Amino acid sequence: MAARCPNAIQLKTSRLRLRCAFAGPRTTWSPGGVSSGAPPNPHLHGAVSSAVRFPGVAIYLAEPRMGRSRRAFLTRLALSKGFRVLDAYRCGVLGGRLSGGGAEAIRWQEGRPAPPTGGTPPALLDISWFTESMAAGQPVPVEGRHRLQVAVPREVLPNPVWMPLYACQRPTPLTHHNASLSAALETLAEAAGFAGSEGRLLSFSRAASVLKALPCPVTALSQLQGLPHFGEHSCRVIQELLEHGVCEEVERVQRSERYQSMKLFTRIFGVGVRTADQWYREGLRTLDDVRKQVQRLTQQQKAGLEHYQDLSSPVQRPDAEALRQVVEAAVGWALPGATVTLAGGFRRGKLQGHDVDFLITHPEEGQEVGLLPRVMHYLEQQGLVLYQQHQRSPSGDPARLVLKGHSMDTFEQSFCIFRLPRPPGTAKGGTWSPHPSWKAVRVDLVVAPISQFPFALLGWTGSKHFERELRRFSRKERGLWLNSCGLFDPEQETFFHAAAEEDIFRRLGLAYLPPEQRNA
Ligand code: DCP
Ligand code: MG
Repeated sequence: MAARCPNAIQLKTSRLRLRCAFAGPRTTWSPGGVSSGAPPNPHLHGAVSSAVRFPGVAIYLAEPRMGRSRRAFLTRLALSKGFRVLDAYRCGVLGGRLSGGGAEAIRWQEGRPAPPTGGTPPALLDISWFTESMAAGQPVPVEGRHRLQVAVPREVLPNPVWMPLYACQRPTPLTHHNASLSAALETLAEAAGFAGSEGRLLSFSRAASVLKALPCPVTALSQLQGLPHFGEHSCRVIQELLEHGVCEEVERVQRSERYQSMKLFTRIFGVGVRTADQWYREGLRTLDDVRKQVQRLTQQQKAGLEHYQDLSSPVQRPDAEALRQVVEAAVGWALPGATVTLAGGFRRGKLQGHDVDFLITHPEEGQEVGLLPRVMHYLEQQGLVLYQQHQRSPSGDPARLVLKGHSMDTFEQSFCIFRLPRPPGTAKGGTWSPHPSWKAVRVDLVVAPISQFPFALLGWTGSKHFERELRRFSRKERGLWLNSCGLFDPEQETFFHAAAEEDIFRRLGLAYLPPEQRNA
């Protein structure tokens, strides 16, 4: 799309309604400056019908939450009527979600470059203008009732924070300004997950993640105005915390027998929410209750239970460093030239975690085949492995794996418990330990071919919420399918080649975020 755009009609939806913006006829307003590096999209990008009937008018669908298919549908409708539809990014002005109604409109208008002399600025219009124009088969005159109301409650104005919709569009540092508030919402997210309520889990997780990305502490509820993902429930929780220092609902959840048992059980290696829920329904409440049912446990769960005390205490960064050396020695022995990269939370800068995640690769494609069994053999010989479960890479075309929706499990990997020797003198005198000279630590080893390594690294660095958002962004906003082994374009039926994580961000039209800014 050329830099000069004719009169723009902006269309956006909020929770309540769809809106649009429109500039008077035959202007040469140039929105200029906003470039996302987004890939061209044949459906949206500067979509100009071959039979443009109203060249002085252009529509911009301004609501990111509309979703790709809805936007594509409205775009096709307008094109079929001879309207011109602008690409969101070239002429784009709204890089993320706009939720605050009039506040959004004001921010949008303030963020626009002034039109050139003689030009008419675009107008924000309600969806009614769009539907009437489509019905009439031509642009209907803009009346007052079409114009978006931009009156804003006073308390919104002092809040200048603008927050993109997706966690992968904003930096999220490890330490932030709203730890107690986000922790409360994450407790509710966790409890929702225990109850099998995926929707509530996501809502609370997203609101918590927004708090982590804020540049200042939230001290008044009005600061949440205009922020994405703050529904009525999350706002109520924050309000209570701000007013009373505690939230009754969060306290009640934490005290509940169900939450405590679910937490206890899901901390056992190999026990997911479904198993924990089943045990709870059967009346199990303690680890002793579980031990009495040992005959029904998997080998992994038995090992998890056996080392429960060690595995439920956090792994420290020095432990992760010591393990890196151990794994590097094994990999170097098994295949000279192969490399070991620390992933997971430690790569994001965390000082402790529940496990240590390593990615292994070799600069020459194919050399990595058969590597993991040799590495594990070496480590076992050293007496370092207490438990391991080897998972082979599923055979077949990687495209099919992406198509099947695999996200994390397409590489050859080992889920292990390592026996990490404690350096002499580090066993704490006061703390009882089942075995003072060593500690059981959870370790995941993943082998990726070099061609897929950037995707594996991106996928295994996390955080879990960041990954979830990145995959959602790829699919909804770009129509591309991302997982830890590739990025697939279902329309072109092609895989994207990447030499580094930066290439993947670039292909998705996202600013690169280093690992320490992915703590969403
Ligand atoms: N991951 C994911 N989706 C999952 C599980 C994991 O995207 N369902 C990714 C993101 C995680 C990474 O794999 O960051 C490693 O998984 P962990 O469970 O080890 O997560 P972390 O390393 O982030 O947490 P911790 O520090 O507690 O180990
Ligand atoms: Mg981890």
